[in-house]
Amino acid sequence: MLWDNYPEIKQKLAKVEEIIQKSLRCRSKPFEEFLHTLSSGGKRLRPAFTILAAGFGKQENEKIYDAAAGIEILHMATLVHDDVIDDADTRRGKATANKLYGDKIAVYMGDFLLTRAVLLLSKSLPEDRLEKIAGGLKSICEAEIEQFFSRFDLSISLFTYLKRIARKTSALFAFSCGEGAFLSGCDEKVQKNLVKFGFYFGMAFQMYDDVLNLVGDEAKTGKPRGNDIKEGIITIPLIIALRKNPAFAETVSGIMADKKVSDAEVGLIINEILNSGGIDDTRAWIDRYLKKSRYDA
Ligand code: 2DE
Ligand code: MG
Ligand code: MG
Ligand code: MG
Ligand code: MG
Repeated sequence: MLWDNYPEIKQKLAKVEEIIQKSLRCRSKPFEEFLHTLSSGGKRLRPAFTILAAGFGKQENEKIYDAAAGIEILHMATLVHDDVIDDADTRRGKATANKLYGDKIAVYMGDFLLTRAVLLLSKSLPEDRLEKIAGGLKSICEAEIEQFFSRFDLSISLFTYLKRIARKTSALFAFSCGEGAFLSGCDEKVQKNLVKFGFYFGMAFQMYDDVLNLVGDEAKTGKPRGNDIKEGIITIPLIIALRKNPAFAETVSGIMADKKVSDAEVGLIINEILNSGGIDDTRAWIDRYLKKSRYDA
């Protein structure tokens, strides 16, 4: 496990895990079984951030564990629906809900997870904070809707991409830190810094996810490589390569004109992104955002 060398986090994550496992109980046994399998492959990054952020406060508070579990289950709900939208066959190295049971059942599974997340968050957080989270969820959906309707649109700017990933990914990381900080009684300034860390880390995380979608090892990512290009999701490495290499932009525009990209064309596009420095330049953007995430005392 990712946290094996951090016994203190590991021990606290075990409490979160117990809550997650209980929350996945369902009258439908096939549902329960699938959700346990999906759950078992996660890194638990967001709940670990909740716990780490809570370490900055003085108060011990059992609600931290419910909030951490709620955020992780919320994340799982978005993944199940995301795989429907992205038409993805694998997740965490295993078949997705949509692949195994079809889109209809996968929608129910995501919905079920959402109900469990709402319960845990409403048990652990006051109304004004729940309202902020609800607003964040609205933003996640809006970013996804906007991304869906601009598939294969090569005119997307880097700025639009950055705003989109801020909504679809960073928001949940920001909450995972912010709620831990709040529940442990951190003062305002510390809470703000931790939210800022989560937000900028989330930006770097999504950019790295987008790199891995192009050049990652499927055995490690557990997700289908090249799927973003197949689905017409235009991410930062491609945006940079299109801008740097006008001849390549012409080629991609020809390939994507019919909104269909063959496996061979996916391979060609990935190669050209690499040759044009799209991956290297994205790594520089990732570093920039990781620097921004640093804590200022
Ligand atoms: C990750 O993008 C983005 C996740 C947000 C998905 C949210 C949806 C709305 P990726 P990967 C679909 C659902 C909202 C609910 C249930 C409240 O790059 O690479 O597609 O892991 O992620 O597939
Ligand atoms: Mg996806
Ligand atoms: Mg997606
Ligand atoms: Mg991705
Ligand atoms: Mg085509």
